[in-house]
Amino acid sequence: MITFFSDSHQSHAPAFEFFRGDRVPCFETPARADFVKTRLTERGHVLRSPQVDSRAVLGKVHTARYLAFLQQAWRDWAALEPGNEQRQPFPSVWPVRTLRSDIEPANFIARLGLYSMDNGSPMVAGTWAAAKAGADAAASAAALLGEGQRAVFCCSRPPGHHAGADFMGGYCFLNNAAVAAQALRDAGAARVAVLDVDYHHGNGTQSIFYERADVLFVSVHGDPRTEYPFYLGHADETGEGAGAGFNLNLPLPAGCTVPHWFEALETACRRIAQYGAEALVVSLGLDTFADDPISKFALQSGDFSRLGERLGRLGLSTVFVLEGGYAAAELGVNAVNVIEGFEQV
Ligand code: SP5
Ligand code: ZN
Repeated sequence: MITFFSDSHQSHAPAFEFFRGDRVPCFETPARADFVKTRLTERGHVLRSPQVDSRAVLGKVHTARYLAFLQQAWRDWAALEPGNEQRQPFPSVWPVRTLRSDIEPANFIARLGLYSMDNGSPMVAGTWAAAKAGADAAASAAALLGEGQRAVFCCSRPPGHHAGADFMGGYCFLNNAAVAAQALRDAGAARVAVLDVDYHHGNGTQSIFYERADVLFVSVHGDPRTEYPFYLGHADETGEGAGAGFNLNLPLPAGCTVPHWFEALETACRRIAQYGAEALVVSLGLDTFADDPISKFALQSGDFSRLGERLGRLGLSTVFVLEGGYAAAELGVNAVNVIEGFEQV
């Protein structure tokens, strides 16, 4: 499968994140994408650099002030005081209920909090370049589908599905799946479905399309009562306004069995088929893997082939976008199993 890959992902390499008040090494590492690249190359898949500038599409899925903040954030941080170049900024204050988010504070950490859903999205000098390359990959993939390509894989990081219109979160900065879906709409697909199979609910993608009927969002994920992102992803979130009925969440209990997971996938696929989508975007999180260090589903490597086959049977033009998955050494085999399962159909 044609795959978009950019070396600039390596420039997003934060050293640590917070866990229970301690600094721990980041789970979302450059090695992840490199393991996938190595496996793709071994198996003869073609790697390309993203060619399309996603700027115009980014402006349709993110707010102008969030994009302006993100692109400039590191320079602002570095200019604040000597030593910041060697220091990761983290938010420590957020505009929750009753506080105002319409006025952008001057203080950098206050602005970082305004544009963050958590303190779990560490940023470094190369974050914008890496995230922008991921969005460019998504736009490039949509363009190839427009030229008649059946399926394209975006092997990008950082991931994107937790990023909303105006916030980062969960290791995500720019919502690559939303960029792909919007670019497919712009290229003439009347209805686009996004299927999110990451362990964590794709709150950013859901919120971006929540009031739209032209993009269906379907997600299979750990129940937010116990799993990140906690504040979205429940079954009663079905869309609003024009989007009423075009959002489907299938939360599953942490620790649920593989057959149970595939039952939910079947429900998701039937909804997508019924919707009459002209193109599909798959938020391909691989943190459903049994050995994932931060997640609690039980898929084995062979199950990812079965996932790919089921998606292939939908018969839709498809963009795959890499999301989570933190068992880095197994990520290559698991990602390529999905891709090749899909191609087998
Ligand atoms: C894209 C994606 O998969 N984002 C996930 C963000 C999860 N953020 C919360 C991480 C909590 C880590 N908990 C460590 C548990 C170790 N036993
Ligand atoms: Zn995840």
